[in-house]
Amino acid sequence: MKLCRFRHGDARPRVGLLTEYSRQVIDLTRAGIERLDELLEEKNFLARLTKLSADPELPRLPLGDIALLRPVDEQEVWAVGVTYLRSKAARMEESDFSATAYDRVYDAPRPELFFKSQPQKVVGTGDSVGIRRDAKWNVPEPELALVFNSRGTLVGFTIGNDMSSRDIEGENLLYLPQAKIYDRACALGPWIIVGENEKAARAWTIKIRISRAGKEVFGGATKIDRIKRPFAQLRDYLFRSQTFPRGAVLLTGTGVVPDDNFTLRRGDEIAIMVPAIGTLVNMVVVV
Ligand code: DO4
Ligand code: MG
Repeated sequence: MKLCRFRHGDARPRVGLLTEYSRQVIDLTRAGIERLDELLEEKNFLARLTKLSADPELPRLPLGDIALLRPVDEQEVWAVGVTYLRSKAARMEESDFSATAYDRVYDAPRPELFFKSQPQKVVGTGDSVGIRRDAKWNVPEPELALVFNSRGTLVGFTIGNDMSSRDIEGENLLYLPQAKIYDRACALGPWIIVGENEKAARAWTIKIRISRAGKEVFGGATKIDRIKRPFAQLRDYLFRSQTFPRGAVLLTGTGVVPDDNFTLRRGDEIAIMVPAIGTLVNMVVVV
């Protein structure tokens, strides 16, 4: 089962449920469900959703009639870095005196965790992601995103794009927040898949395709199983000495990095696919 936030007409955002093989979204408003973060707090939300999926009283809307929105309400978005060997190599290539830091963190017990986005700044599928106007080397980072409730329970998965400015990040490690946090730097969506676990997710592949004027200019893929650290370890560090009253989303790092001569341009289209979840599509604008 998959969940979304969506808009239908000019009404306020609603929560929708998509069951397998259906082209219609079940509007959960009439069941009293108005927020995703609140639903994911419920102990038995999966059983409740299974029941609701068979409720003939709930309105069903064709996918073509709704606009999908970012799948977060008030959850903070965090990210973990250098979880794939490919990311470690890319970081070491782009930086000079910071290279050893990446080398060390890949093997260290404590992962690299960083704040990525306030929920209101996250963009959903169909919206635009940004490249900084003061950066020269910009890339998307396709990442599996773990969705946690406030108790730290892994309640779902979505797709994330950790937009990054490699020249700023590579110049000095202390510039990481500027390379990673700016307007439209984080995309999530299109759906949150629920009822799956780490074992299932590790069998998935994440793919990216970047198109320019309708032509593919970069494509790549990686198995999720190449993430070095267990999800429970990432969760433990994220929730250590820190509470998330509305839950949190954690991007799990990138394993796909374009060649060093590639940079995004205004107007590029980025499509990130995890077949079990869907495709997150965003156009690039300069911010
Ligand atoms: O410090 C660099 C962050 C790396 C990152 O975002 C990733 O590996 O995905
Ligand atoms: Mg990343």
